[in-house]
Amino acid sequence: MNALCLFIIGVASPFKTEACDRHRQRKADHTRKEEAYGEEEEEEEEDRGGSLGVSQDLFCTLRDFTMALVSEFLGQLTLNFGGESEPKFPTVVAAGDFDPAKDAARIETAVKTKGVDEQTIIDILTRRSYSQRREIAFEYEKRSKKDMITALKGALSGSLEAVILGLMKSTAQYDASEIKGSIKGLGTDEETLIEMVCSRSADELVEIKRVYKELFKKELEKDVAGDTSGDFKGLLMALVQAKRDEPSNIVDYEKIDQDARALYEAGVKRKGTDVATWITIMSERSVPHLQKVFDRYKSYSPYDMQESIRKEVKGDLEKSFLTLVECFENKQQYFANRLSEAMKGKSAKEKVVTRIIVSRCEVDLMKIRTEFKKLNQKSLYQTITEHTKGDYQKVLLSLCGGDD
Ligand SMILES: [Ca+2]
Repeated sequence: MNALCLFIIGVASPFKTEACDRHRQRKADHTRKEEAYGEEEEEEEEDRGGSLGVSQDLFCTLRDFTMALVSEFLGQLTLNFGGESEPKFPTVVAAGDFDPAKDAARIETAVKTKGVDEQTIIDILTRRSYSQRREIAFEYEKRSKKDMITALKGALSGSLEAVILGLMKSTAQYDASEIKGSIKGLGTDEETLIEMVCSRSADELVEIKRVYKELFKKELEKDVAGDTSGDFKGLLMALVQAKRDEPSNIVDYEKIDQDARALYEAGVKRKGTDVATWITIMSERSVPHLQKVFDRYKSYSPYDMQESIRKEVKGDLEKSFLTLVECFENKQQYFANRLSEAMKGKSAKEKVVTRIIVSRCEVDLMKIRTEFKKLNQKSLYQTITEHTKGDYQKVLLSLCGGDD
């Protein structure tokens, strides 16, 4: 089924995104000026539509109809094509043959077993989707009159407990709790805070804010503002406000050039740095737009964007801008990098490994695995095997979903 989907996406998507949307936009906006280097693409599209011997309108209507069917078909899978949310590349998916009552009974037995049967708990909870895990918890409470999460807390400990309890939260709940954890008490865990705020999309941040308020009865913005200061605070606040543009099918070359020049003039070109300008551009523009801006940037600045950040700013602000740019360019590569950094020494930085594996296993861990192998010439699975042990290793490997 997956192979069929990928085939349909492969056939349908280039037509939809490149030809039809542009065609529609051209119709809607005759006044838009075409940039000199945008014209070539235009001609290719006309050819593609024309060569099929149908008018663009009919062509697009048919295309929309096909896409509607495809979307409906894909809606049943975890893949979400087009639309507002990004496509997903999970390693943990819903179990096909699912019986929550049976799973709940097995977990109850595992928890009550002398010495606890960790293996069964791992086998069940790492191979169900989040909503299936919720169903199991519901059945568990029905049969034992006890809360499953409390039972798991009592039965498990250490890093395994952290992973399993993490899996009992939705991705947004988990992210909100990690942010809360990074700012609560004295001091701040800036590294975690930067990872959470700078790597999440605007849509994800909106959801995290909503869940944060629900869980902690406080505003995420206020809590983050209370724990940070200066330009670092300014950048995080701008990101949390989630004002980023949605990606557009119109490539605005004029704005790309303007933003590239503005980034250069606010940084490398002048004495000191106009951080506010950097913050505005990096927190409000869409990701595809920024990718083109950073490319264009190189025609103004002798240093690329990452080098410029290292030269212009320091400390947490530097780390935040670098995280942003890395994620704009390739988010899964950023996480792969973080994972290899966390597993460099003899023993892994378990907090970082746990956080990335748990928060990404139902989002894009499959792609992170690919990037990890490219970076390290060694698979994530193999690396986890070498740097962790015991039940913690077992649970991570199961979430990782396989060797590459
Ligand atoms: Ca400067």
